[in-house]
Amino acid sequence: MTVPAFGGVGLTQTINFTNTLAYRFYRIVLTGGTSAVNVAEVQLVDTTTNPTPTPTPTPTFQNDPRDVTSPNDTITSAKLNNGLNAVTNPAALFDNNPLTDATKSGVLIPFGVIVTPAVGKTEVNGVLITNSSDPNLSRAADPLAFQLFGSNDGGKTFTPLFANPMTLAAFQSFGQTQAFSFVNTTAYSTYRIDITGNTAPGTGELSVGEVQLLGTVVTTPTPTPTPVTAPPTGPLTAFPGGVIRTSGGERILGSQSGALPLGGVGNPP
Ligand SMILES: [Ca+2]
Repeated sequence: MTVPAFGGVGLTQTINFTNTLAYRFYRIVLTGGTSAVNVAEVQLVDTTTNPTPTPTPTPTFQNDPRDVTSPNDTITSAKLNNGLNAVTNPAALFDNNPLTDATKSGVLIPFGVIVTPAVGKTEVNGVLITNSSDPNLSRAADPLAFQLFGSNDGGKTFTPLFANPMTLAAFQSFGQTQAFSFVNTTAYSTYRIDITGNTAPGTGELSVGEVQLLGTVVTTPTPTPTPVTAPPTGPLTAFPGGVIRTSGGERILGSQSGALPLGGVGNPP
């Protein structure tokens, strides 16, 4: 490329060209007239902007399905019917121990337990219910039906995950588990399970050994990476070159090895 004639001393000219290839080393050859060439400064300028890195997509779900509840969850008795006859030991419903029961007397009032899984937001589409493992307990204390609700506002409002309560088959013995599945594609952070027991007069108790909510854990989306700041433009101070004299005049040379050529600036012979 031809450098336009300089109109004075200490002047800088900008010469642009299009290049889309990245290089690690550069070599520049400056050709002068028949006399020596003196060049005070060369700057290699990158005028492109760095593209925004594309984040690697993260799978929405991992290691699923699973029981999304655990003893580390936040578990409370739902304040159904103004909180009357709250569930006793509601945490026993999700302690992974079928020998501990959540119970409630006065089963005409719905049995409700609220759980916020510690794993975060989950998409639940299955429930396992285990009745009490107490061999002396009457089958009249077994659960008969349940309804599952989800909440994403900390339990202020709940949405049923399926239209009508699901009915359990009659338990034949203690410590038995029944499984239920349903279609649900909505993720919730909090769940409430309402369990109905025997409403016959005189039964007076509902005991449930364990509830497991089966589903998938929604992973936290990977934040969009901050774009890398474009490198500053200006003198290429690390340019490993120098000026040497050749039969054709003085040349500015880069170095493939990074070493200054003998005889160049900063590396006298
Ligand atoms: Ca239990």
